[in-house]
Amino acid sequence: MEGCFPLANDDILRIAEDIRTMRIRGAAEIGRAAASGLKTYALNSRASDAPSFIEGFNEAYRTLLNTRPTAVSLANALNYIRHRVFRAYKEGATPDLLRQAAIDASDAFLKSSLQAVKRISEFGAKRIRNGDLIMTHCNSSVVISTLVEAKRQGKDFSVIATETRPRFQGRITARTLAEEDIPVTLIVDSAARYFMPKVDKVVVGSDVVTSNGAVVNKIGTSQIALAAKEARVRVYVCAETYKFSPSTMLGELVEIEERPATEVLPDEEIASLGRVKIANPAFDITPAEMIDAIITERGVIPPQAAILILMEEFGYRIGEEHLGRVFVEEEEQ
Ligand code: RUB
Repeated sequence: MEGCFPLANDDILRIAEDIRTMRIRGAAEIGRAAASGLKTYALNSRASDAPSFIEGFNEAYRTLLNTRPTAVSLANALNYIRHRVFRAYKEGATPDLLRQAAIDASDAFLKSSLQAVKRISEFGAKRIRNGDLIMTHCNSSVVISTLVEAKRQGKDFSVIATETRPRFQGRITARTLAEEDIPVTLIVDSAARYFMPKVDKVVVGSDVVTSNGAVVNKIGTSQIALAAKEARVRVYVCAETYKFSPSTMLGELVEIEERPATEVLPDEEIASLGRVKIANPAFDITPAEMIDAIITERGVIPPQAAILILMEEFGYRIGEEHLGRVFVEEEEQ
């Protein structure tokens, strides 16, 4: 068997490193970057036989999968492509046909991801009214698209963006909205409850939607949802269906990424604190009861209907099409 991965190695390692270090970040962007990573592999692979192609493909797949643990868009994007490539392999495809299968599947994922964002923006914009004050957290490309679409439709509203410690993604949100002429105020995360009584809607993105309708998003989202519930403010989550986690149907828990302490404080300051430990979880879980609706490309659903989307999208049986990490484990046994 001729080695086939090293040629594409550098490009794939670069994409993986960009995801790991958050130069590429946000669940949607991570999913799309992973899909283009597998396309890059297919374009560069010089495998002359099918098993070599698959060997290199699996290596690229694992390299991309092991970058960040929480956002299921990553696993779903990779499994969408892997499923199609493996199906072609089982049907006896030549290396050229396998290459084409990977390229076509990657292109199809990218296209459907962008279409989903567009649909969500259209559905979400309808929920925004003139005069609304909207609070958002972190930096969700789908939320931004929704707000920009509402602005394009002539809606007059303003936004409160939380700064989102420790990586300050809220600053990106605030800057982007300001550039779109949407009035925006940046606040520290701990001011969220202080402002909540004035807020009309909370709109956030999602890294994972679980089968019981809970939403995993940037750390601090659940506190904002709690404050919103107390103040009777509606909470909307914008999430493409590739952010729904099939493995949670099987009882798997979502792994919450723990990021380096140096994101919270520089090394010297950590040292000056002596025996103090620093915890830096990147995401938290907002239960379904605290969410009014999830806006997907299929429509606006109550969080409790997440299971229906999962069943429709991923099938009913373990091992069926792209069942997340579980699907992969089954296949490798
Ligand atoms: C980003 C984050 C975003 C979701 C949704 O976290 O929590 O709210 O990923 O984003 P991080 P999008 O910065 O750690 O990746 O709507 O763009 O998918």
